[in-house]
Amino acid sequence: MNNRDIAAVFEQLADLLEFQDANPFRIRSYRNGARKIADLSEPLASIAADPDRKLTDIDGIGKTLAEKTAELLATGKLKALEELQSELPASLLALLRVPGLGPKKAAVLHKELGIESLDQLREACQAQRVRELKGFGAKTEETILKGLAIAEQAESRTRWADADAVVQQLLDHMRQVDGIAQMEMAGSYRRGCETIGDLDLLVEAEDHASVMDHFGKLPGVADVIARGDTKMSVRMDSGLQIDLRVVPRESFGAALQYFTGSKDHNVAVRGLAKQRGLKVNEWGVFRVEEDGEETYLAGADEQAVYDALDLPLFSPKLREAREEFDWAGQGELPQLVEFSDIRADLHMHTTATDGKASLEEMIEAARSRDLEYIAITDHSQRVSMANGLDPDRLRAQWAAIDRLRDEWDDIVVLKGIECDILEKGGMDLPDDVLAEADWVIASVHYGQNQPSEQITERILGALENPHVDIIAHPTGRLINRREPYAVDIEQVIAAAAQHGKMLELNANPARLDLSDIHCAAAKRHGVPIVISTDAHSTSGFDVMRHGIQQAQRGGLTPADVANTLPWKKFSKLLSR
Ligand code: DGT
Ligand code: CA
Ligand code: CA
Ligand code: ZN
Repeated sequence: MNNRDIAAVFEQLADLLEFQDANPFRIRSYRNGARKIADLSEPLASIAADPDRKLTDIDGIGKTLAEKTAELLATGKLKALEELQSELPASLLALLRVPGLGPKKAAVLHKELGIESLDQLREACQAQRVRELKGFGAKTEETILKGLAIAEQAESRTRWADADAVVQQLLDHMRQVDGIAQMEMAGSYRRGCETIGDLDLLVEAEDHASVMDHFGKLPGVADVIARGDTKMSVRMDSGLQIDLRVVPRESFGAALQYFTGSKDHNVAVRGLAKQRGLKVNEWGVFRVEEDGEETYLAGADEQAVYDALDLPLFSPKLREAREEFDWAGQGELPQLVEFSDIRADLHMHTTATDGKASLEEMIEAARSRDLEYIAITDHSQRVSMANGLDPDRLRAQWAAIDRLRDEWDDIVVLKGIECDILEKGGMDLPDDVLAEADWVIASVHYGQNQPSEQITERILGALENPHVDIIAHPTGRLINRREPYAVDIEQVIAAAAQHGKMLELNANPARLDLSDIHCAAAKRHGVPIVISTDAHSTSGFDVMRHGIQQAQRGGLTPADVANTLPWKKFSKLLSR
């Protein structure tokens, strides 16, 4: 378990205790501990493994938390949490995950209205019974209804990055089986979708039974849902389902194509096959003779399957039945942007605001990742919670960057700022300050619930400011946690095109903002996308791959992504 997992367990424990109206001091100590742990730069596991150190030496971790941390590190589980969970029905626990509700309000709803599930909560809101409760109102009711939609999705779909952590364990586990000739993940995971309904694993092996036996022993499996000769499904403790299919060699590529989907892509593929007198299914591509006889043409690998249909080997990221068949018809698929194309990261924070690494450490980390240029973009003063920079502190940081510039000649460090767009409109820092910056990001962090016209106006206003270069996380959504702002993104894209501005694809796997569809729209308008990590620590740079994947789903090529440009060309783009 890493620090984030451990922190999440303590948060969950605190939520449940709060729901049960436990001692507030106890609750607070778990919450504090969770925050401290999430902020630690060193893995708890290595501190625990060091005989010369004690977990209790860490600020905010007392005896109880240290013991529980040790238990988590040793067993991956926490008895105290499991006991609390077993006392409450799962449907009730789901209430705690409704954004805008929180354990305290959930407890009131449970006690006063007897609500025990998301369905009942929805009914109560719709019947306007929630607004009658003390401490609630029409507005709360509305917030809860919005939160419900997200909670319902979060119940059934897992964010890609979280599913990916399971996939890595799954593949490591399955590699221990002798006699697996090939193994691939298919489904929405392979297509790189933002969220995953279930995982789909394909295996080629002679001995089905031993593959399935081993699959059932994957740590974290709660129960086996079904097991047949070629197909088996399990459910993990987290609720995530994994489907396994064992397929013969001559069908592996056909099965991979079929189970990668999407369904709509496959429907189109089958239609095109039919026009050619061919049939395609999970077993292969077949010629259908006049007498109905079927001849196997291909199926061992995906390339052969698409070849037999006279179609290009579509990247799984493009298989959504959007534009891929038009591109194929024109004879050319886009050469999708790849990780190795990226030369710069233009959104990151330091200890000056809410980052965990110093300016020097961030630059050093960027150098070790071979980035050619970066921008330091701490928060502006409005973001007081993050100790945002006023003009004096910002200029002091820029002076520090100037001094450091002499030390390194292998990286260009831009003096930047992530400047808030104020609630009433306008930028959080005066124009004369912004004019001195090399790179100005404009962001909405406050007034996110404003009506569409108002919030769109604010962002359009920022795009009209001559010093602003780019809008960060343009819709503000958090996958499975928060709806996008009511912003009219089409208008924003059109205005960015008109004013020669860029738009960010924030690579944080909880954000992935812009979405794939909006990336494609920006491309159509010729608006350059910058893929940024928004790193708040040196390891924050790791999320770039998630942004790349999203960009690929949007059909972006290196030419569509501005931070693939060498510094000389990028600086020309900046001085437009
Ligand atoms: P998910 O799991 O909801 O995130 O999405 P997928 O795309 O992984 O869907 P899933 O797991 O139900 O099935 C995996 C793929 O298998 C799907 O993308 C296409 C293929 N497939 C499954 N059932 C059908 C079907 O009834 N018809 C067709 N044409 N394809 C199917
Ligand atoms: Ca799936
Ligand atoms: Ca499935
Ligand atoms: Zn940021």
